[in-house]
Amino acid sequence: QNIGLVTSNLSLHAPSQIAAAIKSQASRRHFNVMMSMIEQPDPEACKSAVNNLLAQRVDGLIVNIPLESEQARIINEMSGTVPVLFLDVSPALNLDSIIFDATAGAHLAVEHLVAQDHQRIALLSGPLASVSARLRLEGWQQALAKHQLTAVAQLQGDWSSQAGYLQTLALIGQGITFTALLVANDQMALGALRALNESGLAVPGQVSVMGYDDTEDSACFIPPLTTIKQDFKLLGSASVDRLIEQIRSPNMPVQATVLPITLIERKTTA
Ligand code: IPT
Repeated sequence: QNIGLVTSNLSLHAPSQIAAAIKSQASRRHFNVMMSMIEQPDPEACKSAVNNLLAQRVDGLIVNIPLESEQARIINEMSGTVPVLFLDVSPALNLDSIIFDATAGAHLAVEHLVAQDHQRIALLSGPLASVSARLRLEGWQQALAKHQLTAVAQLQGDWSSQAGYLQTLALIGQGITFTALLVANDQMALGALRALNESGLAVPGQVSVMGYDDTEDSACFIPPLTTIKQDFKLLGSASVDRLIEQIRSPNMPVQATVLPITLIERKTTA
């Protein structure tokens, strides 16, 4: 039997590790995975990818594309009796989904920095067209507000290390002093570390950096990155297991699952 996976660009580390985890679990369960990748997040491209996979007679679909609730509902309708599981949607969406707790992740990151006495914190968010990027940003802002703090600067990148590098250089160029940088993913944090290094700012001596994802390479950054772990292996196995259940028992009630996150303390915060 076949699982269809519609995924965001696999040159990004998180979607690539999620796809690998889905593929491994599917193999263990003797399911085949057919994949369709979308280069830039775009609801129309997502719809045609879904239609392609449906035409190839997949038994169920996993959609790891950032989608607004309205778009997710359209895709769910299009799929008819083929079950669909969404991995990058709002927790308020009343459709089958498994997502990580973005609010808790963002709060944990802020609490860690505030506990280390940081007050001048800059934010580097993901692309605000992505639900998850917005949830992380809102979570940071709420958590800062709880401590009567506001961010000293707010920048936005497209999740790539290049964007992390360029945005951090721009931030440093603005001359705003900051003692900590909250970054919405590890890949942008990698670029941020390079920018700080080239600008002669010591991490964590002068600036602390907090990532998000805990993708596999983050432990090998210089210095090893402190980050919020989203357990992609767990997501992969939970989503394949859930989809197989949905395939086997078609009338299961809708279930929106939220997976926990954890803080991985390494060497970029102090
Ligand atoms: C999300 C990652 O956290 C981020 O780094 C980026 O790769 C993004 O995916 C790409 O869409 S994880 C997602 C399941 C919310």
